[in-house]
Amino acid sequence: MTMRPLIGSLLAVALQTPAFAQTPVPHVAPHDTPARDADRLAWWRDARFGMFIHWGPVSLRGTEIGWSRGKDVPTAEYDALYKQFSPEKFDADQWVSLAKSAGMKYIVITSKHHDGFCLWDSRQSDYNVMKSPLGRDVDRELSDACRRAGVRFCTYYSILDWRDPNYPLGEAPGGGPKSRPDMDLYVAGMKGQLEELLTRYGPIGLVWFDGQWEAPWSYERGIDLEKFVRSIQPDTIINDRLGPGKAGAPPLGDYATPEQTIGGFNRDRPWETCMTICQQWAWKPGDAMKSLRECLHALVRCVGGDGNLLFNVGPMPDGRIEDRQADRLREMGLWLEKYGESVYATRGGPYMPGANVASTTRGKVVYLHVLAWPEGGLRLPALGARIVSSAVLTGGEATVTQRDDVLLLEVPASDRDPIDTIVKLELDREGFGITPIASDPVK
Ligand code: H79
Repeated sequence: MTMRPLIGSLLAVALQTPAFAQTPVPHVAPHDTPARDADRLAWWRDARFGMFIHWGPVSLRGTEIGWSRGKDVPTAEYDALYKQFSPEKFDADQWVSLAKSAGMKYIVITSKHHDGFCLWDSRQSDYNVMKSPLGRDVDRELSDACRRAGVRFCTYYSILDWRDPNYPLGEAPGGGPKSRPDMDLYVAGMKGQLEELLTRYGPIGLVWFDGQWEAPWSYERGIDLEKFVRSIQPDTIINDRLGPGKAGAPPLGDYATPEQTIGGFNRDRPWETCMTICQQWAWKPGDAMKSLRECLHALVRCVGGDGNLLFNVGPMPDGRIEDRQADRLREMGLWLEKYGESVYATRGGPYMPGANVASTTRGKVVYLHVLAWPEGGLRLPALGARIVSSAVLTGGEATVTQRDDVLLLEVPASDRDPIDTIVKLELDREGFGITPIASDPVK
């Protein structure tokens, strides 16, 4: 373990990778100082928007990754799908370029989901992409493409593995017990795989663990895993799904992970909502897709709550992302090109997201995102700051007045944006210093 930082530093000199260059002090969360935590998380907090990719041989069936094994798809058939996995149109540069045009700053790929299939060239398991007709290391190509484009490459890794005979559960659908499990051997293999992921593909922006909730796993194993990851890449961010929670003990990892739901306003514990652009994580033909309004509202409500949005696409079995999904993401990107100043590098608040409004702030500026207009304009509790100036980013004029305890905001119907009317307020003090305010309308 003590060797790794040294090897890292030598590598950094050789490869000129700045993330490795800052590794002389080995630090091990969850016992990190708050300042170091904030430092490590800074890029991710500013990024606000990332791409989640769920992909694997299961896309050939169009059923849910992991969960359809032994249910919609018989186990033996599921486990043999990789022999037909031949996505000839897989082009990592195209995925990354789509993420960039969507305004996404990081990409998290399912290197290994609950079904155990590895999208990289793993020496720990033959159940990997090199043994499929594709025969190309997806993580290699994607991480290279990310580096070229300035997008952070990140990896998803499921702690539970329903296929691995050493992992105690998963013989039967829903996690029935296996006959000869060996958890210590399983964990050794898992660390071997993580070591591959953390040493071969350059700096990993974050490790997105999942599948931590089953009985064979524990909080203590989670701590051990967290230390293991940080011993190899101290600057990697780690989500909270390292293990089950433990009453009275500090939470694991760096940030919370609400799934398919917008996280609650929280400026203390960082968080990131993961959400699908359609219904399923893995590709499903004809899956119902979210409207642009739903997509942007999800983003704005996350950022307004001081969280991130990790937005998921499931590429098709031929390796392409569906045109309609790509178009939707590009629409989000066009919106962000115009209004990104109200999203990137902002903090949530001072108004907490509510029925009509979310808000973000940077310095003395507050962005009010009006997502719905009540009759007669918006009446919010007063800001507790003087408003120096106001402008409607989305075009037109706003009338903003603060009287007593009320902030009145009126924008003529013709100037209201059907998705999000963004009003930029300049205050006489920092927006982040204002105690969070409920955005429920006042009478
Ligand atoms: O990777 C994605 C999911 O596959 C994974 N986490 C995200 C990021 C995940 N694994 N388990 N869960 C989420 C929670 C379990 C949800 C379930 Fe269901 C509800 C399992 C069974 C009922 C959804 C519906 C999945 C199968 C049927």
